[in-house]
Amino acid sequence: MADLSAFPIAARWPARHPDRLQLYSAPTPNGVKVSIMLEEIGLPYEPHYVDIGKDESWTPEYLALNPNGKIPAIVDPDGPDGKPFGLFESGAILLYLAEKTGKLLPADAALRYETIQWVFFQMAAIGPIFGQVGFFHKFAGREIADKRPLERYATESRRLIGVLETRLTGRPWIAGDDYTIADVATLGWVRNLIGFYEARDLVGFDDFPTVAKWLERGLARPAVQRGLTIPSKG
Ligand SMILES: N[C@@H](CCC(=O)N[C@@H](CS)C(=O)NCC(=O)O)C(=O)O
Repeated sequence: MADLSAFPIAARWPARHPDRLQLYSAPTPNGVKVSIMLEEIGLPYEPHYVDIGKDESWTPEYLALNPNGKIPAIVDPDGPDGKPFGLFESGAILLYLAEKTGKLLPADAALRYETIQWVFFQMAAIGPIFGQVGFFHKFAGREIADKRPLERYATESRRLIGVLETRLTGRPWIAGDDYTIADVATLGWVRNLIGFYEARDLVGFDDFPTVAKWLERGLARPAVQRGLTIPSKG
């Protein structure tokens, strides 16, 4: 049986199945990337709900795994060289899981880097910018009288959706014919922008029918539907 005692996080969120990959997360757009991925690849895992509303990701046990205090993070009891291995940053986790299982990342070198390029696009642009729309449109920032921050992030979000629209024209998935970690990284963010953040009209989402069809295609995947609800609070 795997020994996770070197990871303080395992003391606060104890593993019932220490031989399974341990996921510490919440069903947010960054969190669900990893749960969707795990559901897609079928690797046995144990999800732990981290209540970010109660700042649980800022506890010493969590910070020992991710000093950046954000979900998601994982501990893989069967990491490189068979040793337990901890990892944070959702993009790094997606790449790690894809390489570990040989799934959702093309083997062809050019296609592989093209896919990674779009994962970085999500990490560097889609996530941070859409997140600011959430803050200034839906959450605490909506009270701010000066609407320039909201306008800036809404305009940039619209531009980014336009980049996706162009990329997806003539392709079912972001990397091309195959569904990859680039889609896994991006689906939850686009869904959130027009759903939970209520920014559909603000960013003019209906002007991007190709992105809308891609989103529909992605959300129709059973693994995506399951991943979107994991870890549950209860
Ligand atoms: N770049 C990080 C971002 C993670 C992130 O921002 N997570 C948010 C939830 S979506 C979080 O943990 N927020 C809690 C907090 O900041 O207190 C990743 O992709 O893993």
